[in-house]
Order: sequence, then C-alpha cells, then structure tokens
Amino acid sequence: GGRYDAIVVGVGAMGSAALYHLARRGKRVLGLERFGIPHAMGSSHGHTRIIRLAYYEHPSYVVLLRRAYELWRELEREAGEQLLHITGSIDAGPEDSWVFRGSWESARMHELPHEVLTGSELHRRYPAYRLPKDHLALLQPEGGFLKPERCIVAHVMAAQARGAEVHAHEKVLEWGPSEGGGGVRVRTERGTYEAEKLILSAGAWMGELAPEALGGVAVAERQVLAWLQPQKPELFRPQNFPVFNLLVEEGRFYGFPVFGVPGFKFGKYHHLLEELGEPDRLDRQVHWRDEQMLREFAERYFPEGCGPTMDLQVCMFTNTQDNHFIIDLYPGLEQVVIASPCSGHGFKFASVVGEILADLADSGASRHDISLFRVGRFAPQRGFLSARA
Ligand code: PYC
Repeated sequence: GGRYDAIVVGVGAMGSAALYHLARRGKRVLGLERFGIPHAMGSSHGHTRIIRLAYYEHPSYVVLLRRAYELWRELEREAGEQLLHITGSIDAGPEDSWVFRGSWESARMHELPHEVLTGSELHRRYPAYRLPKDHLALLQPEGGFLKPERCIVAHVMAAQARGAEVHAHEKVLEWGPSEGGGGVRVRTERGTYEAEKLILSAGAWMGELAPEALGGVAVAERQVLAWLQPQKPELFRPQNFPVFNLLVEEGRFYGFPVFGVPGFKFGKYHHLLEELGEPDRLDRQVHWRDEQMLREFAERYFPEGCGPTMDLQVCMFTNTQDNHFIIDLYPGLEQVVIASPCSGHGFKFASVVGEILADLADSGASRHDISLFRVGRFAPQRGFLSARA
C-alpha cells in the first residue's frame, strides 16, 4: 500500500536491474512479476547468455557494453558470486557478411582487442569449430557468457537489501495515469498501487501491456535451444571453446561451451520463423522438426559436438522490425518508461539498461545515448507519437 516512487512491471532481466538501480538511488520501489523470480516462461532462462564487446549489430552498442561489463562486475562483488565468465567470443561468416564485417568494423572503430582468423586457423586454435575454410572469424578476448537466472536473482536481492518490494505471481490487469496527477495507478490480481513513475519491462508481453504504443511493433517469437552431449567433451570446455555468433548457409546461429549442464548449447536466430500473436499461446513443446534443424547444423559445423540430446528448451524473442531495442518514455505519458523489446540480443545489456531506466524514471533523460532506441521510429504516422520529437 501507499505511494511508491516507481513501480516496475516485469521482474526479469531488465526489470530486476531497474529495481536495483532505483533502490540504490534511495527510491521506494515495487516490482510486480506475474510468474516467479526467476522463471522459465519468458526470455531469461537456460543457464547462459552471450556477452561480447565488438558488436556487429551496430557499433554504437559498444559504449553501452563497456558500462554493462562494469556494472556486471559491480553486481558480482555485491552478490559475492561469479555471474560473468570470459571465454572469448567468435563472430564469423563469409568475408563480406554482416556478422564478420560488422563485428570487425566495430572492433576497429572502438579499438577493441581482436584477431581475425580464417576458418582453418580457427579450427587449429579451437578444434571443435569446423567452419568453411574461407570464412573469416573475429575473435575477441573479452567475450563470454552470463548466468541469466543468477543475474536476475542478484539484482532482485541487492534491490531488496535496499528496501525494494517485489511481488511475484501477481499479474497486472490494467495501468494508467492516476486521476488528476502526473503519477500512475496499477491494478493487479491482488491490489491497486500508486506511484510517481511506471516502468514497463515485460518482455514478450509488452505488446499486450502497452498495445497502443507497441502492439504490432514488439512481436514475440518462438525460439528453441538445444543442448547436445559432445563426443569429445574436452573440446567443448569453456577454456577451449569461445561463445559464437555464426552466419552460415543455413542461417545465423549462436552457441556456448558446456557449462552447468552436460551439453553444448546452441540455437538459431529466429529459429523456424514462428511469430506469436499472443505470447501466452507459445507452443512450449519441442518437436522433431525443431531438433532436426538444430542437429543438422551441429553435425556440419561441430561434428564432435552432436552426441545424444541432453535438453531442448523453448523461449521467446521479442522483435522489432529493425532488431534494435525500444527504450523510451511512453508516447504522451512522461511518467511511464518502456523497455524492451530487445530482439533476441538484449540480456547482456540488462545491467546498463537498469541504469538507463532508472535515469529515465528519475529525470526523463539518460546519461547514455539511447537515440537508436526511440519508439517513434516505428509509427511516425500515428498522431499520439508525433507529440514527441
Ligand atoms: O546476442 O550473442 C547474442 C545472442 C546469442 C543468442 C541470442 N543472442
């Protein structure tokens, strides 16, 4: 009860970080989560998430990534637990592909340590990898992976230690501006809450939570990950196996060394191109066609990595048309902040996105350059969006 400085809807990757940063600034905050903390229903489960500094998607992410690394290390100290493991990271593909070339250009532009290897050189260095000989790989030593469930727990517990309230299994039914004021009112299954500011960070559910701003703009998609037992386990240990983003004939794939569970984990971006009208209708079963496509990839490019299946899991991406994030004030409602969708590459940024969301809730602006993430880029024809330049 009472009035909060801010309410955060969705306590996953971004929401947990926002709670932490707001609580650290002395704010009275409430986090509302419809599932558990953490949970496996959205986009933040499955043991590992890639983090990398050279960034083929756009070089302007690099500045945010430097801060993200710093904040993850701070959170580790606070939690007394390792959250980030460095393995190095590979971005590979044909010489003129966006994955290789974009990564290389971003590494040069930001003077990041890196090496360029051919497919054959990569295989000699890391024998698990068998890419086409003429493909090129950018190897960046700072790449690695985060433990997503532990990162969320660490953010939540550090926020709670500073007085944050978090309610799980409490679904938001409606939200809107409070009567006559600049604040917000949020009605859930269990109660009604008032706050000065509202942060919406509900991942795949954003289109439903903010339909006027994000309906049709933030589109959830079914994603499937495989964990296969390697026939040569030593080749897939973290010391011998950098995380990867690969563009090959079959599409764009990503993967991880064996860690935490007995399998080499990988997936394909935009798996079988299954957009979801409603995230609650996600097919959480894994089918033969899911597994078959993934195994074919492993057999061709990681032939010592495709023994018996250890696990298969379904999760979701939430995509925008240009695959860049949306992090902005809600059009026409300055007391509401929207974060997500992250288009399948957001988790690594959660620590710095928490800082950005706290900035936006605090002052309506961020110390970080987030001009790439404006919501207005998608629907300038809509009157309610043109109010903000
Ligand atoms: O951003 O490297 C990445 C990534 C891996 C899987 C999904 N996104």
